Parts: sequence; C-alpha cells; structure tokens
Amino acid sequence: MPTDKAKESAAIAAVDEHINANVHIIGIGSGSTIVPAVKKIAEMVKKDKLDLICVPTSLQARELILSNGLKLGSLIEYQELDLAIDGADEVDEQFNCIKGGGGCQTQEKLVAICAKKFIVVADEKKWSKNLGDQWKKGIPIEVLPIAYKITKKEIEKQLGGEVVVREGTEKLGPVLTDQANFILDWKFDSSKVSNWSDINTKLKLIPGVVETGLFINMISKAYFGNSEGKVQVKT
Ligand code: ABF
Repeated sequence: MPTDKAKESAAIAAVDEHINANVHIIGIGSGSTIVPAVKKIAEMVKKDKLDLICVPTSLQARELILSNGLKLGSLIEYQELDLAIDGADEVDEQFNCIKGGGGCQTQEKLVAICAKKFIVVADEKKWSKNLGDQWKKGIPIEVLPIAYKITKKEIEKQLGGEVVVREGTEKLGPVLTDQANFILDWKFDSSKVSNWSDINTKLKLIPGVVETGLFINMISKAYFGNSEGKVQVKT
C-alpha cells in the first residue's frame, strides 16, 4: 500500500509528542491514519524499552496492536488511560467531530472518555469550518438490530433528513459492528445546525440508539498533516 504522507506525518507528530516513559496505558483508534501511529509506537517501545499497554477501539485496532508486537489491554481491565489516539472523519473549528465512517464509534467513544487526553490524527482535508462541510456520508449512528426500522423512522420524524441503513459492498444486508449492531447514516442539512451538542442529545434519546458518531468537546489536541508532510496542530 502506498504511504499516505498527510496521514503518516500527522500520526508521527502526535506519537512523537505524546508517547514517553510516563505514559503506560493508551487507547488505540481505528482506521488508516492510526496504522503509521501504531508502527511508530512499536518502534519507540522497542528502542526505549517502554512499558506500555494498548487498549483497542475495534477488532481492527486489536489486530494492529498484536501484529506490531504491543501489549494488549481491554476496557474491562483498564478504565483510566493516559491518552487515546484516533482518526476522524471531520473536525470543525469548535472541535466538534464526526467519527464512525469505519463503524467503530461506540468503542472509540468509550476509549476516548476513559483517556486523560484524546488526540486526533488526520489528513488536513478532515478539518473544516463547520461540521458537515466535508463529510457528506451523514452522521453514523449505531443502533440495535431489532430497532433499526423504528429508530430510522423516529430520527427522520424528529430531526428530518434521510436515514440510510449502512450496507456492505456485497449488498448482503446491513453491516454489523464489532458489537453486532447495525449502523444508520443520517443525512441532513448540516448548515442549519447551530448546536451539535443538542443534536447529539436528541439522537441519544431516541430508542434503539446505542451511540452516535458525534464527538462533542472531547478532543484535547488534533494533528492535521498535508501531502508535503507539514503538520498543523490545533488545540
Ligand atoms: C476511525 O477511522 C473512525 O472513527 C473514522 O471513521 C475513521 C478515520 O479513518 P482514516 O484514518 O482512515 O481516515 O478513526
């Protein structure tokens, strides 16, 4: 796979700044930007003999941790993490964030709330003035399989827009999350939204919703790389 300079530079800058001998338990995100981050973490652990436990946000993250020879932990064992590093689908100037394009938002949010610092790494194209300017696939919402038709209707009734049940490329039916739930992608006119926290609360109150891909006021620091390898850091 060719190296993606934008993602790689953001990932490495974040790891360089945050991984050191004082950090012992970290959350590992999902997606493609986290891959060079974990590779770099593994190099540092080996070189500096760091004692580090990695808590995954998905099955993909779990395999990434193991394939890089890192120590695996879980949220059952650890609920206090020094930090978590993860990718994003979009982050706006107020640090509202959409995650879940890869379908892992529930575990990602659990890991993020357990972390003292939640660090986002991404291509600079993920940074926008207002949420929804870039990410056009809708807000990912994990729902209980038994409720997905009711929840879809209820979101459309209460909040408008259109809810699409996420399907795999093979069109064999709804995609299953790591928790064996379904995902709805809620498409709507984001330019009319002034309060994302309010939207998140409304979504979470709808029966059947397990978790949303809206991460509000959670990011501590974000690293955005570009194709030339330059990194912008936002706090
Ligand atoms: C995860 O991976 C997600 O929450 C987000 O959907 C996605 C970002 O992927 P990538 O790093 O491949 O852009 O972090």
